[in-house]
Amino acid sequence: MSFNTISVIGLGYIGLPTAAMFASRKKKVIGVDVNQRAVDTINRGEIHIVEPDLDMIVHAAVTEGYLKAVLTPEPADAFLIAVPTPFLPVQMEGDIPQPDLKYIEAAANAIAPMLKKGDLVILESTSPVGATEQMAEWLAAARPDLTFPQAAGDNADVNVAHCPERVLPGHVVRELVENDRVIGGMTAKCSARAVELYKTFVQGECVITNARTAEMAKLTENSCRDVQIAFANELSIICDKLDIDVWELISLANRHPRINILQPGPGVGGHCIAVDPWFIVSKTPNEAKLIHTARKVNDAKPEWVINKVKIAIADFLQANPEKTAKDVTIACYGLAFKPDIDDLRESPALNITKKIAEMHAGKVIAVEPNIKELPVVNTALRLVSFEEAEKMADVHLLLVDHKEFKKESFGGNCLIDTKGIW
Ligand code: SAJ
Repeated sequence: MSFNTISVIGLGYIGLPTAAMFASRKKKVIGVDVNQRAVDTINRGEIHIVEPDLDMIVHAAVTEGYLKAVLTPEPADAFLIAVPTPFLPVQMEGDIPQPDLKYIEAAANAIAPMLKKGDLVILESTSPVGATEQMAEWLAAARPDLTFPQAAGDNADVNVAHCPERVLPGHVVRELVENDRVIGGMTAKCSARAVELYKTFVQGECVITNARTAEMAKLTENSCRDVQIAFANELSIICDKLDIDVWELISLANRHPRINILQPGPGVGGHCIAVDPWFIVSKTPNEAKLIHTARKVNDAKPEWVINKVKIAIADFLQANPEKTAKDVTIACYGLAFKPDIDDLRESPALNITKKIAEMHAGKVIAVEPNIKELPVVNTALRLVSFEEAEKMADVHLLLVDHKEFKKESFGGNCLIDTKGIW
């Protein structure tokens, strides 16, 4: 049975590009989101996120009538769920964050009344091991008139699979097409149908496994990167103590044919690398020791950067004894969680800037070329241009290596460069 109508639940950084790719292949796509503003924006043929080339694809898909956005699900042949999987609030400091599947549960309950025999439901959201089976249970509970793979195997009325997204923000349009795709069906038939669906636009290989392995594969990829970044961040702290330039050190070590150290920074952000390893640690706390330690190393880096700022302020005041902390202006360059995007989710740069604005008696200014206004209500903080900041500030803190910041010489004196570009 072919897929004439495809529904994507959650039109965020993953759901919207995925919906647009299906629509660009002339499939009828119904995008569903609870956010009225996102729905209205998309229906005007515009986008509410920053992602290169996506605006053109969405504009074409909407004007040609292949993509529409709605607030509540409508019938379709395939449903792809791309909603967030955050943590539950941590009760006590030091507790292991536990995944919160409430958005998956809400999406499952919202699509359940629309399901019919022959439909395919795919969970794309990064999820703890077992989440796909749990989602299938929620669907089965809501639709006792239909059969699902956990009970009926390959004869199920509705097929269910986990196919984690693995695209890199900033390169989503290309990676959605070119990346290999892990397809974890709850049965062989579920996998085969999911492959058929993704082959609409995926040129990479669709590699079949089971749902649990697919869930763990995605968590493993992001945990591996987190551990590697933790190694780089730990090196940066060691090098600072030993008065060694960590950037030079890494570039030297990386000349070895089998070494490829990643780059240190102000911490690890985004909704993926800083989150997904906890999904492994929370399931297997006694076994996931290295993964847990890496999380702690990366989470501690922002505080280390803030301490560096405190030292820089003290040094500045020592060199300018006529001044007090109130006279010191601090500029923070970059608020996004990584270069050349507008995404501020779990951004160490944003958190560091907020904390500095709270603690510092003088002015704090921020430069973020990818946003028009500051998301935080903090009267002490102001968004300025790069040139203004370079002239105005006494202490300069580079937090994100945006392309706009890469220049040969930088005017400011008192520098803390967490990305090694100045
Ligand atoms: N970072 C460093 N040093 C580095 C590389 C990254 O400090 O050398 C920091 C970034 O500044 C950022 C964080 O790590 O704060 C994460 O950035 P990222 O570029 O490593 O990854 P994401 O979160 O944008 O996307 C990741 C990707 N996963 C892997 O590369 C294994 C992507 O393929 C996934 O699809 C995505 O997570 C996701 O959605 O899970």
